[in-house]
Amino acid sequence: MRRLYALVFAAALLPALAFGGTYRLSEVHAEGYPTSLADHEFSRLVGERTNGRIKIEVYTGGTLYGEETGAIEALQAGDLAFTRVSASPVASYVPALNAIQMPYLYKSGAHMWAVLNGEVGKKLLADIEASGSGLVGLCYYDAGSRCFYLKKEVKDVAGMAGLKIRMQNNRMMVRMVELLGGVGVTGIGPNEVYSAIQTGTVDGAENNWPTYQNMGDYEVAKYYILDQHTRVPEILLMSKAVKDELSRADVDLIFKSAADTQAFEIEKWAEKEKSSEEIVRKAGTAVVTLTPAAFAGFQSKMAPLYEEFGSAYKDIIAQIQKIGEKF
Ligand code: BDP
Repeated sequence: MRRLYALVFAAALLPALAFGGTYRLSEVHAEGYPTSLADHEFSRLVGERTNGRIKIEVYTGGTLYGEETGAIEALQAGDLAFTRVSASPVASYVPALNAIQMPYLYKSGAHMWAVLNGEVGKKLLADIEASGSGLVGLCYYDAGSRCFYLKKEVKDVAGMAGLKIRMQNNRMMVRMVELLGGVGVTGIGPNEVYSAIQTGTVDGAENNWPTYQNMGDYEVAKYYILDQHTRVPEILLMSKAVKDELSRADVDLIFKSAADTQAFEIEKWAEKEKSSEEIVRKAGTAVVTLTPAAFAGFQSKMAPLYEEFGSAYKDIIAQIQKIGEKF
């Protein structure tokens, strides 16, 4: 009898295993943005390599989920198969990921990539699934470095006092702003930042050149403070529930296809970072370069953050800093 049940069960599963299906991928950025291009490339590779058996439909512009937290939770519930998000909100579910996005951690983009594509990054990517989060990390993408952009000019950390800054949904990032003297405001999707600044809900936000430009935020927050406080990579995530429905061979193919899009995204990223900076500078953005003393002022405020959010990951952080000696 038991064997019969097992047979019926296997037969019911067979079509899913053999025939694949159509899956959705959620993305907050518009078409043409580097991560959107990479999403499409991922979809193309998976489609091609399965002869169309697995189809991935890419929904850009936040049309499925305007807030990345919503997409992440949909993945956990098995309602959504894939999403490309920033590592920052993912750390709310997999706290170890904060270790790779501590403020003023990397010397450069090359330093970050040596970490992400080395042992530390690979282990953390695998930990996303191993932690039981219901999420599976497929690959990292580039997102440059993040800077504050504000309605008023700020030349040193004293100028941050009392400013309301839109932050990603991550407690560590909110705390970072508090330590700088400001107030971190969450719950505002990246596509809503423009109006939140315009209406005065916040005094500014923080992001890389491409998001600052692409979302149009530079029109309402004209001061871009070059403090480069964080480098937060993007992550392509898959639902664990969906992964468990797929055959081993298909899962391997999906991992491989995701990995194959990384270099593509990094290339698109470099182009976009350059053109976005040019666009906003031409439009009259006031780019504030901090003096070494002012920069040190920002950086020195971060010691408690390393204690509060980094103490459980001291080894990882030390490894990252060690890798930095080569840069
Ligand atoms: C951008 C990331 C995007 C985030 C956004 C944000 O590409 O995934 O949603 O920042 O600040 O740089 O929410």
